[in-house]
Amino acid sequence: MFNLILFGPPGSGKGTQSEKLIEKFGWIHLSTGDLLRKEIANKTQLGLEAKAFMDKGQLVPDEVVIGMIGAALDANPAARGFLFDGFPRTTAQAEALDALLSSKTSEITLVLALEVSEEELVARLLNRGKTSSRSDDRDENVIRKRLLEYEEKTAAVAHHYAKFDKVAKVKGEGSIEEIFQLLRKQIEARQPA
Ligand code: B4P
Repeated sequence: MFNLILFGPPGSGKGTQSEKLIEKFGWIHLSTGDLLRKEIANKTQLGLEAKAFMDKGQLVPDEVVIGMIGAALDANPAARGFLFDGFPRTTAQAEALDALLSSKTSEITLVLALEVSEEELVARLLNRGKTSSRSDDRDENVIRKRLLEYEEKTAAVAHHYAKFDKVAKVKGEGSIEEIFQLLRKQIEARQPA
């Protein structure tokens, strides 16, 4: 089983590249952002609670997203692999994910970390905010708060997996296709043809 974490700050292209990777490799795509937005659209209690955090640019509490990922893993027992997009975002989430996978005699295979400058991230998110229905992309203050949350809480996740030599950095600026080819090469170097 191949378990990939696509890692990077908000706006680094995780969602964009995930779509292409899923099509190429046939894994199950688990995006905590998408799962949370579904809960919000369905106006569930969980969605209402999550929205209050997301609209302020804050992370949703660990237990909420860990519970969602646990349920998604259980719902896909025959998967040939998972692509984790936007998860884990804290060291506690990473440790919980390791434990969940270990209980299924599996583990994270690779973490691909997209690197993009802050200016480019803000420009991309503001640009998406003009056309998407995402309220967290419209206000530059909220975007900057998300980037701060990333530095303070999420960057440590890469250090966690670097201890096990599982992290590869990939330049996340350039065309979507160029970046996809860089990611693809890293994956193919680690999986049998
Ligand atoms: P997410 O849904 O994960 O969204 P994101 O990190 O903001 O960006 P995403 O990854 O989707 O965007 P992409 O880079 O593809 O999180 C939203 C919120 O949910 C968080 O702030 C948090 O509150 C909550 N949340 C989610 N997961 C959580 C967790 N595990 N724990 C706690 N809270 C959690 O693309 C951005 C834009 O760039 C797009 O418009 C795209 O078209 C463009 N783009 C992509 N690649 C490009 C390229 N190469 N060149 C130019 N533009 C490009």
